[in-house]
Amino acid sequence: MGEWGKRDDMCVHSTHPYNAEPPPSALAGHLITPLDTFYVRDHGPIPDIDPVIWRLTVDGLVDRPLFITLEDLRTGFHERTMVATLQCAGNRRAGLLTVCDLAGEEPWGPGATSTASWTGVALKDVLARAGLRPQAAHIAFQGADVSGDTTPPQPFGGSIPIHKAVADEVLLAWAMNGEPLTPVHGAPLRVVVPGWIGARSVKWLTHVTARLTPSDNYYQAVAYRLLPAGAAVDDLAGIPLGPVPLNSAILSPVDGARVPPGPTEITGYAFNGDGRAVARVEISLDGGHDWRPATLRAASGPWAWRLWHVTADLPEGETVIAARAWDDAAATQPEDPHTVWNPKGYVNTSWHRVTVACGA
Ligand SMILES: Nc1nc2c(c(=O)[nH]1)N[C@H]1C(S)=C(S)[C@@H](COP(=O)(O)O)O[C@H]1N2
Ligand SMILES: [Mo]
Repeated sequence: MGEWGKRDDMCVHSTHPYNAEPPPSALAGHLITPLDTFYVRDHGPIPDIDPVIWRLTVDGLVDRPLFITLEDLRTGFHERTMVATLQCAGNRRAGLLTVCDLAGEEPWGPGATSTASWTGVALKDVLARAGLRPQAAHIAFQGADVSGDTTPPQPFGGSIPIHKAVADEVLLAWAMNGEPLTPVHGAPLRVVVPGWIGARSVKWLTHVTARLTPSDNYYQAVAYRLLPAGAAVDDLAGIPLGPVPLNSAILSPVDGARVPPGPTEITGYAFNGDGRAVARVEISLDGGHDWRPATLRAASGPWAWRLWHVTADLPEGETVIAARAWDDAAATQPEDPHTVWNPKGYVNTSWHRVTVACGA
């Protein structure tokens, strides 16, 4: 067993803070990602919180601010369980580094995404109990971890607009795959914002604040914004990232694999944010001239990724396999990483490619 209850073969991008993704082959085939395999993205040291002392503050534009225990949440609200995929905005960043280096950013492969079954209470129920005022336009979250990314250091935080915050699927979760949240995933309580970039699913949650404006936390106001290609990384002109754009990746075979002649099973995932459906996934063996459809497995819910598979006879020698998804609005992924390159290396949605050698 590796650090923080993770499998030994995690690709650890950094230990302080702990940032790790599973090898693609470990994600493949599991609709629900095992706990020891689920990726981890941290910005500071993992806080060690005593759940007995811990309290959640709900304040801001509410009539009855709350200061509540985990027990209050467990016993005072309707418990819900839901399957949702988390996807980091930095997922597949490695594919952008071939265009231009991105100093100081983790080179995530396709494994900065995973799917779990989450248990907790609906954020909207907690907001209703607090007497959310009609003028509240954004709900901000703050965690207990303090990151060194800013001067002075500040706790991790972010916000979501009110229409998403009061949607049924947004949870305050204390369990993951039926187990109590582990320290690395935000114990004792985290937010889960299905279909939105992972950064909005704030771990080690301490504060929920109803506001007129988005959170001014660094991770909302500065980082996690899609900047124009030529902008400086602290430029505020970026689009604040929210719903995850359509994406897909090949999980097996892995890049650089050698496969025997004969049929090769190609598998992967596709995901689209904010409840928009994945309608089709296809692969090409000839640089995008011809495409063949993959078979989509049934989804484990509207907020979960789709797994897909297709069997192909690869020609002898090296083949680049490319994958792309289409959604229910007939949008698809761009061909080239140059098209989507941005200074922080977020949301690389370009066709995913692996190079495979076929031969005896
Ligand atoms: N408090 C806090 N919450 C956080 C983070 C963090 O560093 N601190 N990282 C965010 C990011 S960028 C992602 S992608 C997800 C990752 O969740 P996981 O580590 O449980 O996979 O947590 C989000 N919530
Ligand atoms: Mo992230």
